[in-house]
Amino acid sequence: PTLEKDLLPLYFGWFLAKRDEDYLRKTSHEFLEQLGNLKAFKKRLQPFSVGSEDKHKLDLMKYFAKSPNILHCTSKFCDYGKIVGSEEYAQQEAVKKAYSKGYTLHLSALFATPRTVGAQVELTADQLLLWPSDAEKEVMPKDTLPRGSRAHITLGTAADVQDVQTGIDLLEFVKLQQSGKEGENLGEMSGSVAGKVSYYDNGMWMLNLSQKIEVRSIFSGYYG
Ligand code: 2AM
Repeated sequence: PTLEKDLLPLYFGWFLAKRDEDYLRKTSHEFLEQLGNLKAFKKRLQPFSVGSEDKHKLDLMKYFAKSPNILHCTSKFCDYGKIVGSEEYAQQEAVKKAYSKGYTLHLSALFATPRTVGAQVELTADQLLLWPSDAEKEVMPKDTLPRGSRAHITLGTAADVQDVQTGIDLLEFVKLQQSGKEGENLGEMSGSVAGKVSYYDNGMWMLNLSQKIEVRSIFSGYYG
């Protein structure tokens, strides 16, 4: 009999349960609304400015025109096997064992840049077993960043920006934090997005949640 290779997905990752996905979308809207209303943000619209629009007003919900169909945290992008190392990743015992299992993801921060809006995911030791060892090096080859520091959920992207940018933007924050830059504390948010707002120049905003958001997810592959 001929042995057939397993089909490789577009990507592996943790897919949010429907109710938690709905909750996170609402939270994301709340974040953008409160960010857009911050005095400090209104004063720093320049990095977000798009042509001839009003210099002092910006609808962030419209700005981040695109949002993924299924909210998820990508662990390994495979492009159906075209990406080097996909097969090896899929063959790992840890990956096979985790497939279709439930995981709780811990979100510690929300961030927005002129390109993307996303959530920072703090992977647990269990979840780190499913994290490729080269994920950070892949986009920041010159830096040594903590394993898992690229882990995120893309919540939205500006027109003409690809989803993959969200993790790159997150690593930009992590790099700055690692080099000792705390960001400028420019405000507070309340309600479901309670926390401190830090500004890192070039339109990079991060909300450190005073209480981590927990969302339920299933580890699986996306084949669409
Ligand atoms: P994301 O994980 O930042 O959202 C399908 O395109 C999914 O794979 C998206 O979720 C996308 O970004 C992710 N993705 C696309 N290209 C990628 C790449 N080169 N490396 C890692 N993830 C990628």
